[in-house]
Amino acid sequence: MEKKNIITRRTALITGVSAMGSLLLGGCSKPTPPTYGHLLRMGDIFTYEAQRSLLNVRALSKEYSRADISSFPATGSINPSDASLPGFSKDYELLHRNNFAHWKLSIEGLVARPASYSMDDLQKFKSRTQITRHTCEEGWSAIGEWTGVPLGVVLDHAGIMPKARFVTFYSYDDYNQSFDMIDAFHPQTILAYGMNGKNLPIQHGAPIRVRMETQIGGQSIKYLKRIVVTENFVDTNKNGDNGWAWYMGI
Ligand SMILES: Nc1nc2c(c(=O)[nH]1)N[C@H]1C(S)=C(S)[C@@H](COP(=O)(O)O)O[C@H]1N2
Ligand SMILES: [Mo]
Repeated sequence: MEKKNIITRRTALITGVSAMGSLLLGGCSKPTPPTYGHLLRMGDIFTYEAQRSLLNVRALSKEYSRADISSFPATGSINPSDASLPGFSKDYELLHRNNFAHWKLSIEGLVARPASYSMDDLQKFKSRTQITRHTCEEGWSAIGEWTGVPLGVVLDHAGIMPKARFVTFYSYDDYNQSFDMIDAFHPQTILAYGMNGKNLPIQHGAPIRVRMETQIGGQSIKYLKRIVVTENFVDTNKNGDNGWAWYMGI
């Protein structure tokens, strides 16, 4: 029963999205990013408009084979339970001490059934495994295998309200990001709990990180804590002071 519902809703979303695509190609209106008009985010306008107008928004990013898996550096925060490192979080330290047994992911905002999902809850959903290339804006790339639950499946379970347009992610080291619904429901956007066949290690975002394969590596948020669904864009980098655009499609 539930499965059938998911398929129907997905199909409705896909139909809606492709209808929007043909409208855009017809030149009636342009898909402007939510940061439109912000001087420091000019890059968004080009990449977002180009990708939303020209590409099939459901197109999959290339997937590789096990033989292609490479060594994988960890960057940004690499351990929020270590007080001597940037991104330290007391809450994360406590969770880590109990091997993340008490970790829960809350899904709030414009959802019919706001809830906190434990690791067990998330692992009960059908999983997806993908071997993909991560490209960091700082100039390195690496290939890894990720296992997790598609974010869209969890959002469907929580029940996205019709007005919802953005999904904002909050992490323990306070590295926050948002996606529009197209990227949130992309089949390769997953909440990953496994890396290369093992539990996701601390340096790569334990216990759960986002893997999002159609944008640059910095969008794959580690140490996930909370997801909030909204109608209005929540700018987690209002002043552009981290120097990065909101949308960084690759
Ligand atoms: N919470 C959190 N997520 C994050 C970061 C971070 O510092 N904190 N860094 C980002 C950047 S810039 C990159 S390239 C990748 C690095 O992931 P890795 O450490 O698994 O290689 O995580 C992204 N997600
Ligand atoms: Mo990065």
